[in-house]
Amino acid sequence: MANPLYDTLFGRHAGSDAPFLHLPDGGQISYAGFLAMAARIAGHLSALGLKPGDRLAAQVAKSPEALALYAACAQTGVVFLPLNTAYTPTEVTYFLENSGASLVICDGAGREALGPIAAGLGAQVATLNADGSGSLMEGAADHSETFPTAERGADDLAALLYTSGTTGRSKGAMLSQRNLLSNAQVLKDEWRFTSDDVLLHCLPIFHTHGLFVATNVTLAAGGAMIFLPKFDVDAVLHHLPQATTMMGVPTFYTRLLDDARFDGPATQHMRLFTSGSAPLLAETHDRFSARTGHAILERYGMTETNMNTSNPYEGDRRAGTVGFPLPGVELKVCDPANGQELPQGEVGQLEVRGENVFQGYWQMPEKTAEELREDGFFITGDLGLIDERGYVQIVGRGKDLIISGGYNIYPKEIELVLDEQAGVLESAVIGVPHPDFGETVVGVLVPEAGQTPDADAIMAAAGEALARFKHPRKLIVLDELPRNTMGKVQKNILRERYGDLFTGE
Ligand code: MCA
Ligand code: AMP
Repeated sequence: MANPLYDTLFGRHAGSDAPFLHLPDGGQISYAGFLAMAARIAGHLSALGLKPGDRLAAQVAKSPEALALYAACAQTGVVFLPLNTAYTPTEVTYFLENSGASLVICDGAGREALGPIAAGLGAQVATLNADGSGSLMEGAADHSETFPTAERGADDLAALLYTSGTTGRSKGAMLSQRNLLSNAQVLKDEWRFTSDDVLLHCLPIFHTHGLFVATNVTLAAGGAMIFLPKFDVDAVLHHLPQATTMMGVPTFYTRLLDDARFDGPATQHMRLFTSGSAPLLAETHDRFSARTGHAILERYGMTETNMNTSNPYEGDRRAGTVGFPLPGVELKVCDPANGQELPQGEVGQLEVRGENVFQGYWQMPEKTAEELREDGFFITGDLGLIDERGYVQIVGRGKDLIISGGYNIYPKEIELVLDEQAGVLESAVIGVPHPDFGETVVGVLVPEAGQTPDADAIMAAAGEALARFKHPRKLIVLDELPRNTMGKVQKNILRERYGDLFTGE
């Protein structure tokens, strides 16, 4: 095959009038229409001088055109680098610098801030607004609805997805065509996706969950998606009757359960709800079953690995577990101290190997070597065990990470900002339980002697530097941080002390 990713997911639908995207306004886009849009964009990218292997960074609202941009990258062999729309210009600057992106696509409003930054880095800029307007589609309109697909191999890079790190520096996870394709095919089979499926898509498309898990699986099956701009309870309830499947983060399901209209009859025609990106409380799983009769299928993945495990489609979907390793994925529970595999039932660090596992971090060979073993096993940083029935349970994290509403937040990144503020000697950022987001961010500050840090000024500085979802929802001032005898901050003590700030238990 000339270009496995494009040919398998997109090209094989050429000429198909079957629906691909159902839009909230009642319109729809067929596979043929979507491929034509993608080919025009591909023509434009090529005219702008982009070549296979070049990086294209996109910080754009979810829209059919934004999804077609992904297809256009596959067709031209350009490496797709999607960015969370919540990222500030400061955050985006780092991604552009680090990736060496040659084209940045942002919305019209973002151009003022990003234009000069991109220009300074030698990157071109194009705009794409939520309604599909902007210079990208204007340029695309001049091109043909067919494009000669670039020759690429399964080991060539398809996407670069940035994931924060415990050092506070984001790393670009290099995902090859094979990484994406193998996972899409396995999930399609495991979850029984067919061309009859209609997926209710309300996830963002700048992360693995909404872009690869949801979209690639639908494409691999030739199904359709109801493509909503974002998660919204009313919109979900409105469109649910036309859907057969839905994928979500736990916050989606707790918000739906908080609405009495979400009940058995509203979901009776659905065949599958899946959950991931953050732990689904067993209590949510049970409440969902009691209310609707559906057992949510929980699975576990990472940006670096795509999906690793899944509860079974047929068989017991056990609350509080993430199921079994997927076909083709090897999973070990290891002693974090020496990497030795532990006996069944013991808690250790999860390591995974398979075609799903990424190629390493972009231009960070040392980071890659720290997390990706020579034998191909990737050290996830998640702590878990394999129970007596073979189900994997995630019981904690070896890495200092907060997951809020499915978004990952690395405390170090916030601590670096807090530590810089006037009057702050040091800080510790922790995650505490939150009824809506699962976890939320709390900043603990120690003032410099005789100083009183200005909370408003600190939050303003956080607003400049960090995306809104990373902002501390509460700042606490302490005389000193609890430390162990080695001098290490004991975040567990802080988490215990402030654990009920938002849950009131
Ligand atoms: C929005 N806000 C958030 C979050 N989202 N704050 C903390 N955590 C969040 N996740 C901010 C908003 O900016 C707003 O700020 C305030 O919180 C309330 O906004 P709200 O309207 O309630 O939020 P929303 O727009 O409804 O968004 C919540 C959401 C969304 C629907 C849960 O965050 C979401 O779609 N999450 C999915 C994330 C996801 O796809 N993760 C997959 C990563 P203000 O105070 O200014 O109003 S991929 C992954 O993890 C791996 C590979 C995997 O296994 O899948
Ligand atoms: P990301 O870096 O955004 O790819 O997030 C990956 C992390 O999300 C994993 O390392 C886990 O800590 C967490 N995660 C994903 N799915 C689940 C799940 N079903 N249960 C618990 N944690 C999960």
